[in-house]
Amino acid sequence: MIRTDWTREEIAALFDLPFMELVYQAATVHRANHPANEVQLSTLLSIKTGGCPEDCGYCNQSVSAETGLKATKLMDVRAVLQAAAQAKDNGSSRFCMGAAWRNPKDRDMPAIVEMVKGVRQMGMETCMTLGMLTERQAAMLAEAGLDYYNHNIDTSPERYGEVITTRTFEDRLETLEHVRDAGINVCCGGIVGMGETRGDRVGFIHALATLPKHPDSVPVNALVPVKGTVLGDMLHDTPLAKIDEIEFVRTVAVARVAMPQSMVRLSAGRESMSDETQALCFMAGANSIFTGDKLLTTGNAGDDKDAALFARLGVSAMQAEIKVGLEAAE
Ligand code: SAM
Ligand code: DTB
Ligand code: SF4
Repeated sequence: MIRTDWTREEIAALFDLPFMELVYQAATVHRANHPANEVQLSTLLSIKTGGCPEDCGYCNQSVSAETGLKATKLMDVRAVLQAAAQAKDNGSSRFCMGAAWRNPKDRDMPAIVEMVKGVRQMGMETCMTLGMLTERQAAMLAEAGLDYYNHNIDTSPERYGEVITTRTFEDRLETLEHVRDAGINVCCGGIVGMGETRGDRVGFIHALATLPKHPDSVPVNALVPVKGTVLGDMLHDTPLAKIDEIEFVRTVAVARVAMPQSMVRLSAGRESMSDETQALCFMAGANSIFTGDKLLTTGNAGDDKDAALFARLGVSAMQAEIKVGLEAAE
């Protein structure tokens, strides 16, 4: 049953279950709603890197971070389409383009629209994450055929102001509303392992599961601690703050139980995760990952490692649902 009326107490009670019971419940919900041994593959590309005016404490693309990351301009449409073709050859069914912006400027929109149309034409699902959108920009993206828009709430409403000061939780909700109203699928999740409490993880999943409609996909990122970012440095200085892997699996499992039909994406942080922890995440209902050896700017597990993991687990890649371009014309 799809519920958007979860109480915080109910979400907290799920987290409190004995681990085996929680994973069993999550696996049961997973099997009732999704193919149990298929994982969807998405590939990321940073189409505009660094120099972002926002001050998200986890992000090395913020101007407030001192990481030496080189800022770039928006990539050419042609170069983006080349990267998308490569991702398709590697078996990816979705191509996610990310820009380090607070929001896109109207003068950027024609190139963005061309990227969406071009990638879709190749038969891949499209996803973009460009920061805050106006109603009009969301409508333009919908018109171009954008399948998903990623816009994370990142953490609990209570913790939000400690992680980001240049925008509010409500700003996030407003863009999510524009995306939903434009008819684009919502991809919305956040990060664990930022030194938050169990209560914050409860608040984070509760906020997602009580949105007017569950996000179509829910990325659960484990913080990639980058030196020179506020939170990356905190983790380097206090290694004990690192998320316990069992607690990470619990977070995935609670997301699966609370949002049965959403795709739960095991996102950033896989590079330093064991096969065993990832297997537990799949058991607990994660059914999507990012492929390739790079996320936006940091490392990812890589295709060879993932192929070996999938072979070990007997997992196969989920196919894209859309049929566009040449395939649709057949
Ligand atoms: N600028 C846009 C925005 O913030 O919406 C899009 C790009 S932003 C990099 C997308 C998401 O990546 C963030 O919301 C955050 O959840 C995740 N992210 C960024 N840096 C991360 C890190 N170091 N570790 C884990 N996740 C991270
Ligand atoms: C999301 O939740 N995770 C992805 C995607 N949405 C855009 C990004 C992870 C970025 C990790 C840090 C980096 O590589 O820059
Ligand atoms: Fe900018 Fe997005 Fe990074 Fe925040 S997460 S600093 S908005 S690129």
